[in-house]
Amino acid sequence: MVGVLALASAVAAGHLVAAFVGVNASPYVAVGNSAVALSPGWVKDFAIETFGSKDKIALLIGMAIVLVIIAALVGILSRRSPEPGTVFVVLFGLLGAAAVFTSSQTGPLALLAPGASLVAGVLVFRWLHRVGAGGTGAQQETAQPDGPPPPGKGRRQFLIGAGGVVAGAGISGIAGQTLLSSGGATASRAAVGKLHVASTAAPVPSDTAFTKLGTKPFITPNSDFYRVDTALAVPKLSTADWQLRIHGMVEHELTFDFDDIRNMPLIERTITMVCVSNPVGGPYISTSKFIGVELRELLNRAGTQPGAEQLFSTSTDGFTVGTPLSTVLEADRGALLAIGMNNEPLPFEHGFPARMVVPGLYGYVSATKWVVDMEITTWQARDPYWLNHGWAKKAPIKTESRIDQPAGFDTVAAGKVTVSGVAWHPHLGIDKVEVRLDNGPWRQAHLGAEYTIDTWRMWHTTFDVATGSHKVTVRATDKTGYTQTSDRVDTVPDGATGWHTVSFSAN
Ligand SMILES: Nc1nc2c(c(=O)[nH]1)N[C@H]1C(S)=C(S)[C@@H](COP(=O)(O)O)O[C@H]1N2
Ligand SMILES: [Mo]
Repeated sequence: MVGVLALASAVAAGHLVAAFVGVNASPYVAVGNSAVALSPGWVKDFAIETFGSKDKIALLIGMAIVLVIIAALVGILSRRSPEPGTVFVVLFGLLGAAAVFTSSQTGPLALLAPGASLVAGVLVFRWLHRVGAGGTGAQQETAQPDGPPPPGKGRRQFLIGAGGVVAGAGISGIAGQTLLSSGGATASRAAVGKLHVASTAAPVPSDTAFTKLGTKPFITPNSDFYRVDTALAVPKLSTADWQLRIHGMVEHELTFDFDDIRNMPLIERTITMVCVSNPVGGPYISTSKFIGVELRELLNRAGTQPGAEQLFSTSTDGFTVGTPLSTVLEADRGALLAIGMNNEPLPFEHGFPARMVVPGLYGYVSATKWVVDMEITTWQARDPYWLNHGWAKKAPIKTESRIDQPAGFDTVAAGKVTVSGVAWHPHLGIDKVEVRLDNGPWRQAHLGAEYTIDTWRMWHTTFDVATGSHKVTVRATDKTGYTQTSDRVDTVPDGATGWHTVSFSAN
């Protein structure tokens, strides 16, 4: 108990101090971030596949379980003398300090947080140990020189002390978390107010989606937009803290602040984003009306030099992305530096104050959130984050389709059964969607209106279904005439392929 309480005090003290010097100074968060950074690719893939977007919570809870077990063991090791425990607390403190020190997201002041953890951990451990040891005859050698107090008194003192520690740790931890989550960034985002769009996106016709027949809405609400990133704590920059630097193989280095960007003519553009980690039939695809400026124009102002191949962008959290420069510079690509999403400033989770969005490329090679730096360079010179984990350097989005209704293992009434879903090949567009019931013939589905080639396409069709177990399968054909392959390929290295099949029964 002494070990666990000392651990709780250390974590809470560090978290409270981190409220003043930045969330990534919190030793708990920093150790978690390092664990993410150091874990091999297959561990990350496993975490994403097993826990989905709850992978971060799973990591934090897993860490808590491991730490509590170690703390309890250390407590047991320290029954006779506080020294083993003290050594462990100091080692933990140094581990936290190392994680904070090596983080790219922390300044020198950040070391105050693991420092506070170390001091709080050692003091609480030694103090509780003394109070606790005072109460039992078995540990007389560590008792006060004036002899052990009567057992009842010692136990009461220990419980009072432990209760005080629980209360103190709880209050400082919660205070730290409250201060952290209500920082200046929230006020800064609120202060952005309405973005004045010079060129709005065309209105979305109602026949682009069939929500009554089971498809997703054409525009994904911000709260439902899929989220994928490596950041344990969502970076919370205020607009005043944000700058974008464009440098490297350019004629003139440029730096933009938030007002520079928002005062340019803003463009609204509806774009479907897809994650390369999306398995066949998976959820990591969404569509939003992004607001921003032409990325191509920013780069042209800087003037890219001949021989430049890669736009190597860096997030404030240290995450890096490599995008083919020629793609970003294509006149009709429509790549954005986005600052808004569905009529509001970007949500923090989606990159506030600014992110990249490039139609047609998977997110990990194009969609840098919290982007602060763009270096124009060669493919040879720079390796982006996911490249070192086995993912491909170039990754255009593959032609794919998904069934949303019926859901897997649904039971439906026999007779007319509507099957619906979505197909996509951003920046090329979808030509045809075919669906088949069991091993029957392919039937062409009714397609929703095409909005632009950069957005997904909803579809539906209806089958006569007899009682029993069935499956439906979908395949899409894009505008190049390519029909998606039935070959099941995993997401690594450049996106999954295969037909989505859903099993259901009718009665
Ligand atoms: N800073 C940062 N940007 C990032 C990522 C990340 O981990 N960190 N993940 C990328 C990936 S893999 C995808 S698919 C998209 C997801 O963007 P979203 O979370 O807004 O949907 O962001 C990209 N940008
Ligand atoms: Mo992704």
